Amino acid sequence: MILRSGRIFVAAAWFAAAVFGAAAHAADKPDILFIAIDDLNDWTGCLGGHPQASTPNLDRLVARGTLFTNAQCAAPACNPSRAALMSGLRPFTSGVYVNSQPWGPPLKDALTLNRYLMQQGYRVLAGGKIYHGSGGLADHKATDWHEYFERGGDPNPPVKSVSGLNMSHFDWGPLEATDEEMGDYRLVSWASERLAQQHDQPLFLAVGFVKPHLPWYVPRKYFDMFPLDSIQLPVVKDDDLDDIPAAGVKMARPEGDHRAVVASDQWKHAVQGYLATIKFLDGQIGRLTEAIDRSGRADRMVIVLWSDHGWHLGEKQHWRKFALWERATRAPLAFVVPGLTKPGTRSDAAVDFMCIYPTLVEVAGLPVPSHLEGPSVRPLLADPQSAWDDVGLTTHGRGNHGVRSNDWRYIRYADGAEELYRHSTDPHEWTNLANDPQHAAVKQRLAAAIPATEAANAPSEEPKPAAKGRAKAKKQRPDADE
Ligand SMILES: [Ca+2]
Ligand SMILES: [Ca+2]
Repeated sequence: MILRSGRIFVAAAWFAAAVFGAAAHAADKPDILFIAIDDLNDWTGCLGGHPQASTPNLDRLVARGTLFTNAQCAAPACNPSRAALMSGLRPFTSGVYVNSQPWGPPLKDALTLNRYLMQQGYRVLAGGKIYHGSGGLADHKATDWHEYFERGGDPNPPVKSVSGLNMSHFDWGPLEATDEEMGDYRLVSWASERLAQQHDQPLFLAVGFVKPHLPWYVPRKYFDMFPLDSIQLPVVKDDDLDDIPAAGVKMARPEGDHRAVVASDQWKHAVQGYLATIKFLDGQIGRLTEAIDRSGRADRMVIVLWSDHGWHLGEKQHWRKFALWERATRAPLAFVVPGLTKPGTRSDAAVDFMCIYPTLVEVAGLPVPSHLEGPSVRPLLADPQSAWDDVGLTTHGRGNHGVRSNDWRYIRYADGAEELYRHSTDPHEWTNLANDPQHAAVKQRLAAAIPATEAANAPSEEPKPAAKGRAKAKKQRPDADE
């Protein structure tokens, strides 16, 4: 079990003098810049998930501190991933497993990160996407934040489906628009203003980028940077699903997105669209970095950057997140902590995003709340080579888990079916070793991270009378995107 419930860390952190009487000494606390990205997998320069991925600004920002190369989401979908890392409660504790379960009621009384920092004397601001929607708490943006900036929408192309797939926002194509018209551009403009202001309290500034979430519509110049005839498809093994149990094949849904993309010859277009949208996002991270430097506060600013989960683009004939393989669970995570992290460092330790909340409050010199279900990675920030025997745990729907160690991935589905992959010899997770008796001990060790009991599913959205058909479809599919 990797739960850390019941432990209170009172760290000898670099702000340790301010631990006691926190609110009275709030001015001694560092600012915290909390950069959330939606749906960015490891297609960045620094993680190297795709040879054409270009993210020089993101790479430069994370190179100010420590990049985690083996960081796993707590859940491979927006809502449960964010609910978990913001509350410190895993899906099997809160009951928030999938997108269709509003996070608000289950977390009504939870000491979320923003509530806690507000309590501790921080000025707590957010813009863009931090949690997934309102979570059924219409007023949380007013009560749980001092200010919340709505970034507004993005421009749309003139046709409903550029790709011709007619699959709602599962679409991509260039916009005849400028950067300034994009919501994430306005988000950075707002964040830059807040960074430039003087605050009496330490600042918790949460900047939630919505790209590269679908649809992949960004100004044409970004598509032009990745000419279609140059696009490299992900490395895929055609019979990869043959050794995967039925529960895994069901998650892959090869007859769904993948069949449609291949049949309409849209695979390269989709890869182009994702790369282009990531490139747009990277430009906005560059603007945010400039604002950090202009603020004159960088030397007292803790920065964390994360994306809520990974993304498949045809690997295992699967698209989107909603699965327990590396493509869906691995995502960027980096911390910059002045006085603690060293520039250009990387940690290959197996971690998951439950570490974000305890790490931030520990390095800020605040007591770590006892309910948090993840360890602080402060020791790895101090020394990325520190011994670390933890694992990253990802939960997708009740009873389905993926466990990642430094070399292995173990998956167990609710029906007991298993997969096991060894990354040092099989980085694409092509060969399922779960039935090989010589790996029984490895399986057993990794399975210890899987909880013995799991919370019941939190209530799902009630079908709306006016949109009965759509709501019904969402309820049946644990991978509904919005
Ligand atoms: Ca997401
Ligand atoms: Ca396989």
